[in-house]
Amino acid sequence: PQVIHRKDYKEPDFFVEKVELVFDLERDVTNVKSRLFIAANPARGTGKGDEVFLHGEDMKLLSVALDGVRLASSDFDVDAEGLRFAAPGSNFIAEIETQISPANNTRLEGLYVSQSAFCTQCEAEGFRRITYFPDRPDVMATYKVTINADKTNCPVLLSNGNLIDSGDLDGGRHFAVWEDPFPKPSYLFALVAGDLACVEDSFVTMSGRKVALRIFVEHGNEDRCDYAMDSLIRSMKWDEEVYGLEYDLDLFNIVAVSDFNMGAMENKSLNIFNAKYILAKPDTATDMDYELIESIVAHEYFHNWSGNRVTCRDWFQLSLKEGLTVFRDQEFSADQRSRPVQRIKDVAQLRARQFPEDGGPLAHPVRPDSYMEINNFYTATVYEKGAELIRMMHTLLGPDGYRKGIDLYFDRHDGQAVTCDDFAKAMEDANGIDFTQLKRWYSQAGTPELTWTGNYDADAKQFRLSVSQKTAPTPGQPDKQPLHMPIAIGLLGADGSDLVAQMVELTSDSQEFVFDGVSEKPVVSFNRGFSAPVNVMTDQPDEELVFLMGNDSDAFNRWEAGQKYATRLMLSAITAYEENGGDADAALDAQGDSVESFIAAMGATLMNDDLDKAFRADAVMLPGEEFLSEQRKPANPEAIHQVRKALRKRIGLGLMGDLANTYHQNASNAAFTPDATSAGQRALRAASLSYLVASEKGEYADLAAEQYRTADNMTDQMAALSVLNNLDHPGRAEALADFEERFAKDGVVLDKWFALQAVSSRDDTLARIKDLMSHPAFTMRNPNKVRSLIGAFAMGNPRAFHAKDGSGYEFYADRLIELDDINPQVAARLCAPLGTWAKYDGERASLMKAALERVLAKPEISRDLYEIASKSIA
Ligand code: BAL
Ligand code: ZN
Repeated sequence: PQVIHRKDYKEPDFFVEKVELVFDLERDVTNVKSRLFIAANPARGTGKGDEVFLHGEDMKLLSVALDGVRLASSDFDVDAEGLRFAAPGSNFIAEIETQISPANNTRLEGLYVSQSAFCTQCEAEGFRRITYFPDRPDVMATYKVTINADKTNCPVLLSNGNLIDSGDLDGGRHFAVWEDPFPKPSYLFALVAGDLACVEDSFVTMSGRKVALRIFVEHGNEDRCDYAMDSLIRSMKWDEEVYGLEYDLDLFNIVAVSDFNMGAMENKSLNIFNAKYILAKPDTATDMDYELIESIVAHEYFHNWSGNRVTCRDWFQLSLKEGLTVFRDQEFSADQRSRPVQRIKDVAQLRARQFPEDGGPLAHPVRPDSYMEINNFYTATVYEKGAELIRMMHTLLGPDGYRKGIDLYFDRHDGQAVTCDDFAKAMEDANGIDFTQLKRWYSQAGTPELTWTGNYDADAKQFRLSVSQKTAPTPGQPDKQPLHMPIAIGLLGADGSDLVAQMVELTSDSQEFVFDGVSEKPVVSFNRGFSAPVNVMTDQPDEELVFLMGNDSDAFNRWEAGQKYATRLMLSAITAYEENGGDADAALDAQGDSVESFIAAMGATLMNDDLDKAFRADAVMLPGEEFLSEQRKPANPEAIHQVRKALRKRIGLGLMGDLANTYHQNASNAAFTPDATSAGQRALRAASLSYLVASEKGEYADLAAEQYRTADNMTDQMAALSVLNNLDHPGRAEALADFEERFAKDGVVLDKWFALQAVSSRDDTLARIKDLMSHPAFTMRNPNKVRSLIGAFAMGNPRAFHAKDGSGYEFYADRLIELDDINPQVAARLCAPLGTWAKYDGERASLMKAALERVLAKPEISRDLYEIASKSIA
């Protein structure tokens, strides 16, 4: 496949200023008529006689007319990529008629059918599967869309903008006409038609305009929209208060569909969501589901400005809208909930997904230089590392300076398609500051590694902190330059208070920072709040980590100190496990007092009533198996699993009394509410239960089974079921059977049941997954099902996926090959776990590479999967 390079960007030869579309919707054959008002681009010097190119894929072209004159087939060229003809003038109208088949569209890009409804997904390049068009984000047009459809099957007809006309047609059909006054790129086009229920509310904007808010769902789900609606209203208010940004139309629609490649999509005034991120009520959704709904509803809403009003010039600039919008949704959640807990969650996610990406074969900069398939670049790097880059600007400029930059950005570029450089320039110009070096974060891939050493001079009352940075080579980037980053530093005195709390700016490979007036030898709290997205390699003594766990005024670094201590302890025990022939208990015994002192420190956090319960729940969790496997080479999934399990057992035994008290004291008789405080209480109780069960005292497995039976909400039920899930207890089968029966017809909820079984640490897991593939509710055509059963196995069950005999890899490669013919975008997204072979021992590495070879040998492999598999094997 062709590689597309950022450096080759050229402005469009022709713009489209206005689009009129008429859809005659039928499941098997939908007819699409388009009228494009095309204008030459003066900057390109184009005009009459020059070639016009319109993208188009997988469509039947019926006719082309220019300025009312139908073209003979010899007057245009059409191939698998698009349509070419000569411009009849500098301004002209092209009329094109195509046919597409929504029911056969299993890729879920363009117009397709989900359950019984028609819906669209056009980002990044789906519009070219609907009609011929210059399908690139720097071509922005106004849209007028007429939808004709069967009135019984599709009483609801939606597109972007305002409804300007509707009525009945012959033959049981009806129509609606929508007009969107805001020029937009084709990737923001959307259409929905179906028999959907609607939940309504409204919002009055800061200038007093009333906006109708509607959420459309399948009938029967009307009682699951409250939280999404509430989140939308809170997002609209927050964006006014924090960013001064107001909604710009009188209507905002959200539609939830079951079959969706992504989480959700920010189409102008018609967001389309994966139903998983809309539907919630206490007995179907967990606290984590509620949290995700809140942040994704906010994310899509925030795109109305950061993405829609100001969009990307080309897809290399994707982080312009995604990094910024992720930062915005993270800050929204931090304001709605606990700020430190939100930061812990965001950093844990960055470490779990982005750091491995940045250290592996798919590493790429936040603003990539090339791609084969843009769908493959909706990555943790573009999104989450991109958000960290915006966060560093925010830290360096302060809230007021950042807001000045944002105001200038939206003033300067409203209605335009721009670049990451344009964003940084607005920040610089508004603040009179130079971000030249900071901008290296856009272009340089890899996670920097920082080391530091401290030196205290008691006579001078001076503390010197030496910091150095280095970034390992990544594919295509052998040499790295130093990055500019803010590092928040705390120097703690013996009583735990801050002697110094300051932000320093690291800009060189090595740098010394001098702190004067430091009255005693301090304990260093480095990179507070994870102010820079880096790995910090320096080893602080265990006692200092324990001190920070108990005293740091920065809650993030309290958590971080515990994670560091746990990681160090487990890595050392893993080495001992490998040396002693596989005895996890003996491996922990070999760690001397460290285990006891770690458990005591964790117990102190568990019982510290001054701390937020949600924070305590996070702080007592051990780093996950995937995280540990990133920390040493070769990773040994079996050793990691056994050592972590043994340490969890010791914690359960060592803190049993405190855990049991915490469990019982945090029971609640009140009706479920999804607020952060109640969720924190449930999380702390769930953490206690999981350690009690890990103690292997049978009565606690009984307690979990009892909790499953008696809980009145999904959060408590899932907490019980996820610990039972790894056991041989009769409560496991009972609970799983009960769950299956209750939610047999409820796709979104049943996905939890599939995923649980896929991540079970029991030895029969792979066999069970194979059985579940023929479960009546499972289908490879639904991305949520594929992610729940197949994806969760590879990404959430390292021990089974990396089984020494290669059975996990073999099964997985078969699924990727099968899925590629159905939905290449999802197949490619799932391929990454096989690309981690370099982290494993020679035997596993060659089995993983063999699996990748088999994927690559698939006849007619998609561009999507080819790109990921070929880069992964390199
Ligand atoms: N733009 C794709 C989905 C999202 O990031 O909101
Ligand atoms: Zn987004």
